[in-house]
Amino acid sequence: MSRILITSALPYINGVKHLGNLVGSMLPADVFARFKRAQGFDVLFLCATDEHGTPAELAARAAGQSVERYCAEQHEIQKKACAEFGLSFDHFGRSSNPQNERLTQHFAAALEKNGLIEERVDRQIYSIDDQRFLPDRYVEGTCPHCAYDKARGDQCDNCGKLLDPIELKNPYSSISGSRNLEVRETKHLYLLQSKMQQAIADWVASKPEWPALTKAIAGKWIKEGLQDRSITRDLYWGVPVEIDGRPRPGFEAKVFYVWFDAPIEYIACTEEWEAAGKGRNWRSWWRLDEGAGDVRYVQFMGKDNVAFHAVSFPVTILGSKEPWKTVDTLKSLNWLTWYGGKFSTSERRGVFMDQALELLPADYWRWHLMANAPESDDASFTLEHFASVVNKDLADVLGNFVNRITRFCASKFGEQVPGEGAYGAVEAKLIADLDAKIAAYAAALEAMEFRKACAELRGVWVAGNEYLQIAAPWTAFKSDPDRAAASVRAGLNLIALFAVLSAPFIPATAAKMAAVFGIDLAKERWPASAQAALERLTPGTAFTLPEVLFKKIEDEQVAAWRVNFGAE
Ligand code: B3M
Ligand code: ZN
Repeated sequence: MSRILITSALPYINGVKHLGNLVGSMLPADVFARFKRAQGFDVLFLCATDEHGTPAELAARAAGQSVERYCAEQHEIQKKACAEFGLSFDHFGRSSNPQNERLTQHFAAALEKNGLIEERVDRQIYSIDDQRFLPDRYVEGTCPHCAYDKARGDQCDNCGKLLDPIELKNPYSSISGSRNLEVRETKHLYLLQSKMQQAIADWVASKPEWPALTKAIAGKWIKEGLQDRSITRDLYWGVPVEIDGRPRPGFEAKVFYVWFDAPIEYIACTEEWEAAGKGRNWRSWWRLDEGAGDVRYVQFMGKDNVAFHAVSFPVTILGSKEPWKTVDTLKSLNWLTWYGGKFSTSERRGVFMDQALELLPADYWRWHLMANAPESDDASFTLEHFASVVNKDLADVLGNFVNRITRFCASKFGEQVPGEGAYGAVEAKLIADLDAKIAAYAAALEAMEFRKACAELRGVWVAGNEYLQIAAPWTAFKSDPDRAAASVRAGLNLIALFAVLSAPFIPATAAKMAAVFGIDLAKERWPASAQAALERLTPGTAFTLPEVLFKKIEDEQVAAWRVNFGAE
């Protein structure tokens, strides 16, 4: 397989995402995409804003904007924050684009043709004061499962259970706060997921390579049994319920449910990518009858999204009975907490992507977030831990290495790679050590075990430092200058090697390290062997002294941030 399609869960449009959202899907997807590109795969990495549904309408209302205007503005804001974080999407689309509208209506028609959609009369909460139905997040109340008193109509944030608004106890309108609510009847389209129970169970069973967390969540949903779900809503903003361009009678004021159209945007985004002139033949990535058989498809998401991707979206795809590509590897992550509690936009708790970049460059955050990714369990973010990891790993280990060897070379041999001296036993040992470490690192990345991958990469940097310690060119220079030259040459080559290896996690710094030697990192491939890597730089290659790569984070900075970001 030479082509890899990678998607990250699509961030909701309602405001810039916090670090927890970032590490839950977009960032690990980016690390994997960068790794696979370096290995020479043809990677298509897609993401988009998820723009429909009650989150968008509610946020636009709060911002005093039309929802169209709000979404257009917020899309640009998120796109910028993602780019500044180094997220290397080949396209960052919008689920409100016409491609998704057409495709969503197409899937609904195909599902209906296959007997998987039916109209049902539903009981929905109607707000007399607001004069409208209150779908999903328009109603809040007490969770019937865990008694959390701010559960939203679609899902409880506390226990994670999916809800139907009429299940909430003590419901109130999230528009007006009104409790003057009643249950009224209204027509909706139901996706008959129960008819797909066996097909989905078989399909999930055919995915042995799914990671444990994903399998556990998918298994639980299948065991509980697939429920028929309403896929339309009484909302203004969304994909209109039309057939062949005409409103479906009785559904003029309704749209498709956001969770029905959002995953379809993965496909539509590929069409957008082509329409934007960034690539060709989007269907060859998705249609098994048009070449997608050789595509490996990897999805990344937080654990609360697994049910929609392991069950609901496959119902849409498989239920269409059309030859669409389905996911091969579904990587899910746990939650990152902010000092053990929730990140919260409304309560200003935690650091959001745009704020983070005002404090420090992206690579500082990327490294810490991935080195402590919430993989086997939820993980807690603290500014103190962040500072200590950055200072140790990035400043002391990596930054110091680069600084030390380039400066020493400049002062003794000039700003070029010295050619004197041959590699000897110390380098042979380094090469053997690096080969083993790089293989372990690549294996961890391949397995999407990101904490482990970071630990392995750190081990590679440490091996470089240890080598310098043993080779000690500063001492050898006096007695055996050729020996010193050889180890300086090895040290400089290590910088170029570290650049390639580190790029998935800290791409901007890696580019700076490569630029020391005038190397364009985008053209570099994953190293074939440490031996070859240590001979990468031709003797005589000029270099420029890099600036200090990482500044240490001071205690006073941490103290100030704690106050600004609501740390407890
Ligand atoms: N927007 C939820 C989230 O951001 C949702 C994901 C959609 S993926 C198709 O967590
Ligand atoms: Zn609950």
